[in-house]
Amino acid sequence: MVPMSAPGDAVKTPVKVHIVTIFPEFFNGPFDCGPTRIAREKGLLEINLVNPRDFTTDAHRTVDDYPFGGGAGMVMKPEPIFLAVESVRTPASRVILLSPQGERFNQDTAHRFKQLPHLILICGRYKGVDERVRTMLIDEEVSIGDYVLAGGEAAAVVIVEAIARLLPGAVGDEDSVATDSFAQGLLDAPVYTRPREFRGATVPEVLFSGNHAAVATWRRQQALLATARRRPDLLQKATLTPLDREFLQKTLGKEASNGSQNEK
Ligand code: 9D3
Repeated sequence: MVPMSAPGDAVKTPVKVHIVTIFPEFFNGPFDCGPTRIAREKGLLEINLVNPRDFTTDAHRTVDDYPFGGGAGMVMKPEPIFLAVESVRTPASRVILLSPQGERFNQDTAHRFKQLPHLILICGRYKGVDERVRTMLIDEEVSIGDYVLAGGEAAAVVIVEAIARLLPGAVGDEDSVATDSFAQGLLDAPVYTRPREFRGATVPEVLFSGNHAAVATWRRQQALLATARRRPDLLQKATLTPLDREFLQKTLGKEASNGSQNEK
């Protein structure tokens, strides 16, 4: 028989992810929902868990130890993490340590990661991981933001979900991925659904005009305004047309179009 392909078959090689974690039960649930589940079901995404504890050799299956030099808290031992990574690593793997010291994860990182055939995400716990993991085992170090988590597991969920929804076929409406907030480098415009009036608050008239160009212009302007007011840092990096700049200058004043704070 000649192998047949059908529409919807995964053709491209899937993104494979191994998550190195001493708390595999953390991941009961989050990958069985939404785009992550769809991507897995379609063979676009493969997620596997590897537990460093399974690579210990002592009776207590020890994965942490006291810090040399003293101080509070425990440090994750290098050997179980090295053995866990080495049990799944291939020449195509990218080994990523999740830690508060890492480079900030953003939408550009999600697009870069979705191109990689194999990600190994190492989740730390306690005070952190032995420095030799950083200097000898990993390719890069990633943080999801400036707040303190108890470990890398929640960060791994965030990163996998951000990648999963970018895989073609994982989200019902491809357009929503192409036009979503960060694809344009701007915040989203407001959205409304029925009822047309809710507790006295009405929907902007332009959305009933049937004028698609007018609706598109309104949405663009709302996105520009929201971004200028709330995330001027994003506006700096966004590609603005001369019309966009003119609109922001007229609406917010001259300085607002190049990213100054301006909350109305
Ligand atoms: C910076 C705080 N560290 C000072 C001793 C201790 C520490 C706190 C929390 C070390 C590790 C952790 C656990 N956090 C992560 O593993 C983590 C994380 C985070 O806390 N914030 C944002 N992104 C990430 S990715 C992994």
